[in-house]
Amino acid sequence: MKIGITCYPTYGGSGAIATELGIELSQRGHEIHFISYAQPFRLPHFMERVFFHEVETTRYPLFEHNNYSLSLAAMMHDVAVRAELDLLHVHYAIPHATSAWIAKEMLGDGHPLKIVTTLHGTDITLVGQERSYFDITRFSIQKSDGITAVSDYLKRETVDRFRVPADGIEVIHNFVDPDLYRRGSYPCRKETFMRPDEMLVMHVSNFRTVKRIADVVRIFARIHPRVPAKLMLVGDGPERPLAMAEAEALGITDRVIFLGKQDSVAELMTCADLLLLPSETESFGLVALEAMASGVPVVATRAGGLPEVVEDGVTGHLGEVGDVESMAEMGISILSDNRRWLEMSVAAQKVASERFGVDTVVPQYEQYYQRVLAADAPAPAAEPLLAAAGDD
Ligand code: GMT
Repeated sequence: MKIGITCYPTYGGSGAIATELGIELSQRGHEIHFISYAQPFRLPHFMERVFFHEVETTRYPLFEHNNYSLSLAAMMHDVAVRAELDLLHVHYAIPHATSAWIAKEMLGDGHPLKIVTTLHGTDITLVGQERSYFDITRFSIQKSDGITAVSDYLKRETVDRFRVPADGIEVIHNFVDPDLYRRGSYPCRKETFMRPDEMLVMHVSNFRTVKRIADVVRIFARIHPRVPAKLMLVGDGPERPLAMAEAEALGITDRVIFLGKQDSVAELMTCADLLLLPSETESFGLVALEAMASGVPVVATRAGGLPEVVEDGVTGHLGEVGDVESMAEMGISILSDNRRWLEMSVAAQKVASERFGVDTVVPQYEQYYQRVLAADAPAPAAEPLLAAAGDD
């Protein structure tokens, strides 16, 4: 197949999944065309059958705001024609699915190009719920030939909030490459920042409000007096100052390492002993899966799609959003019992590779593409447009 892939190319789970999907598909013989404003961050320099088409926005004095969505649509159309794409797979509904619809309209009725939209989370639960975006999000989903959601939870949210028929949405979970996230496969230089008897507690995110960064610090502050440990925060974003202030207020700045954005999360992850992910919500929680593949037990919230990823008591523990006391107790119980830690670590690796491994999940996308390409009719239509956001 010849497949165009559009995603947000900078840091973020949707861009990571889209890029790794493209790379895997190219290794399975498909021709992949990434179409975005920058080269996806997880894309190495050159790979066979992988192309990158950079979308540049036109500058003109009248355009006070740039026209990325239109430039993207124009580039999608151009690539679809020149590369004879069979399918455009867009990740994150806004504006990618809208641009894809424009490109398809430009191609005309006779052209066989199909659009698959993967919903990742806040495109449905946050951005898509904004009054000004609700109808266009719904329209763009409705106009896709195929829709996938990264968890059962996100499928339910999409059906409830946008009244899209449930049978029009395929759940295809996030995936991980167990060979990349393999414990013991990287030199672990922990001794450069911690004592040999200390445990490494990690959090990786884009430091947005939804991640509840202050809770990460509060949970750790309760763990470390009982288990010698350091907290490593990987990533960056708007709540970084809040995390710093919380660490200072709790008197633990010497125990918290702010590492900033990192390209190779896999290398760091395989050194960790525990991952904290106390998010307000997560449609899936890719970082929890990457931790599990790395043999790292996870303490997370029972929110969104996280219970589909982390099995409470088996691969980690789940607590209620904001309940830092109990999540700290869960962390202590794992870190202070070697046998328990090892059982969870082994179970986490097994679940990650068997249920969410790249060889299990990528064929699900291939089969779904085949079904979409074979179908004549577009995905089942939602109820008519113009239902306002929040209408019941
Ligand atoms: O929806 C977002 O917040 C953006 C997106 C991203 O680009 O990081 O994250 C979502 O997509 C990931 C990949 O499918 C999921 O693993 C994350 O759970 C999800 N984030 C949220 O739902 C907050």
